Amino acid sequence: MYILYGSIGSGSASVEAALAVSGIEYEIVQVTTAEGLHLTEDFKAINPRQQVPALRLPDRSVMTEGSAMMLHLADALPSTELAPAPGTAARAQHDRWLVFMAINIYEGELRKAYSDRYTDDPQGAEGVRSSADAYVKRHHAIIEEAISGPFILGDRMTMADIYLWMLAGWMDQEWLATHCPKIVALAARVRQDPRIAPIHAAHFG
Ligand SMILES: N[C@@H](CCC(=O)N[C@@H](CS)C(=O)NCC(=O)O)C(=O)O
Repeated sequence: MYILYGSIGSGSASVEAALAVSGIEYEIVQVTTAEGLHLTEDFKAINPRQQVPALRLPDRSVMTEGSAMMLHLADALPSTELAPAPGTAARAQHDRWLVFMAINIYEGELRKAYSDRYTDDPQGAEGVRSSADAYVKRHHAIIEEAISGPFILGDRMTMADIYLWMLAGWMDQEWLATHCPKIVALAARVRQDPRIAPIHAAHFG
């Protein structure tokens, strides 16, 4: 069985949604970051980086990096068809956008959330936060242009769409509605999937 170590409102939301859509057996262990549960020695033994998500695979090994988990689940459970077949041009585009979002948008969100970690200047955090905000918005705009519709790659929902639904949930909704109508529509479709709706309610209210 898969065991997901996650926290409400964190990057574990996309992995939880992917597991739910996959229809396989899984368990969630809440490592509530707001309560510092990711800083315990027990969790450090699971993920030395002390971040969520972490995913324990059925063979008991542990992987980190939410975007890698999405790719792993797509390949481990191909019947769910949550990504194009490996080696195809469509899969190249899928992986391209998933990694693009992970290293630019998710990473930019971390600079917004933990600005003080990215500067030695005691007065510098606000500058880090505001430049990260602009950076995240610029990369949302690039994804907006790339969406062929209704999903990133066309008619079928993929792991990349589930990941984008999560990132969209972290955004200023007014800004998103004004600048990224395709992302707003895509995220609404993902959210309306009956397997994802309860996860959306738990993570985004
Ligand atoms: N590169 C990791 C980032 C994971 C990450 O930064 N998770 C945040 C929550 S969204 C976290 O655990 N923050 C707690 C901390 O860094 O203290 C991934 O993509 O999964």
